Amino acid sequence: MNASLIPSIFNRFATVETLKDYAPFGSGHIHQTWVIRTVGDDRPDFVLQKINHTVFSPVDGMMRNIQDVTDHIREKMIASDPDSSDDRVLKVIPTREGNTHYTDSEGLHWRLYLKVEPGISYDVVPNKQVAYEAGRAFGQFIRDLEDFPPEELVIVIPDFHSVEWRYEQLSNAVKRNQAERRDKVGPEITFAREQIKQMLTVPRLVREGRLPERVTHNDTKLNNILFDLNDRAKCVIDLDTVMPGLALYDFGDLIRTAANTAEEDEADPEQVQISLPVFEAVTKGFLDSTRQILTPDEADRLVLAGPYMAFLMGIRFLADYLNGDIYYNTHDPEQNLRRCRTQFRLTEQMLERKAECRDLIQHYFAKS
Ligand code: GN1
Ligand code: MG
Repeated sequence: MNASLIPSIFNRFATVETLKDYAPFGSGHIHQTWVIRTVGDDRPDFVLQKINHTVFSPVDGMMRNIQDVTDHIREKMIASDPDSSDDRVLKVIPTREGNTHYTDSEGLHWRLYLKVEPGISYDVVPNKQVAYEAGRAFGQFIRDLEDFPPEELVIVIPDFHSVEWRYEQLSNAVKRNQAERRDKVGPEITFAREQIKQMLTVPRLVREGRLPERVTHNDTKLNNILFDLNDRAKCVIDLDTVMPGLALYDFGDLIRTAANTAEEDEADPEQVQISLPVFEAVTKGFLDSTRQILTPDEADRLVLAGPYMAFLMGIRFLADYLNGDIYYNTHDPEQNLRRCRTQFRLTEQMLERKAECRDLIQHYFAKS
């Protein structure tokens, strides 16, 4: 893709602003992203994305989900505060023809969002307030969508958080050994085999009807929240995977990113630790938003959320490593392996500290 085409792509969207310059932006693993800066200090800037349509093949469906979900949240926000700013919920800028995205002559799909200002994001939690706010904001997201009918959403990636499906993908990757890296990951394959049985508790509980399906975000990494200058959560971003899911998925994905003291691809395993004070702050925030809607069974099982999501991401990174880094964007050939090791280490630590985590969850769920 020739980046010099970006100004002409920007012009396909319905905005009166004039492009000043543009630059690569963000840290997503899937799409290609640019910030579009515009002329005039008081004029809005934008975020342009080239959609990865291999990963998100129903592009129309994904964009319709995002439009519907953001309309729903915006309506609620305006009802409770008519003066709330435009960038507290993601704003899709339509094309000049009124579509949610633009498809170019090569069949590439593009979308434009209003840029959230100042749009501060964190890969590692800097203080407890950020942890609390992150929990509160992702909890609020689930709560705002409690009355959104899940069946109206397109399933953009089937079985996205199914540990059965992800384990099958890993098993196939191990068998194929496409990148000839199997010999390097013996301990990781063993870990996956040892842990899978207890992770299957979650799908079993779903089948037994003990964990209700809700509209969930499904990509609740800490850096998918944008903060203001006072470390208040301002806007939840990256709504690509909004689908029917479990509260446990969103709580767990946030825990595995926020309560990790290191980066997702940390090279030194010793740096990767679960911070219990951060776990506590995230839990308090999440339950402050969701206490009224979660069932007691659901709250009780939140203790599985962190280990489940860390394990699931770990086996996904491991499978991609074995497949030769074909899914995630990577900067170097060992990055997926480091990501996998981080997630497995977090899984172990959270399982070890399960009793303490359960007490904290019970404590904050019971609070009124
Ligand atoms: C991907 O693109 P990004 O970074 O928001 C992935 C998530 C993983 C995450 C791991 C569609 O999200 O599921 O948790 O990487 N998204 C997809 O960092 O696979
Ligand atoms: Mg994403």
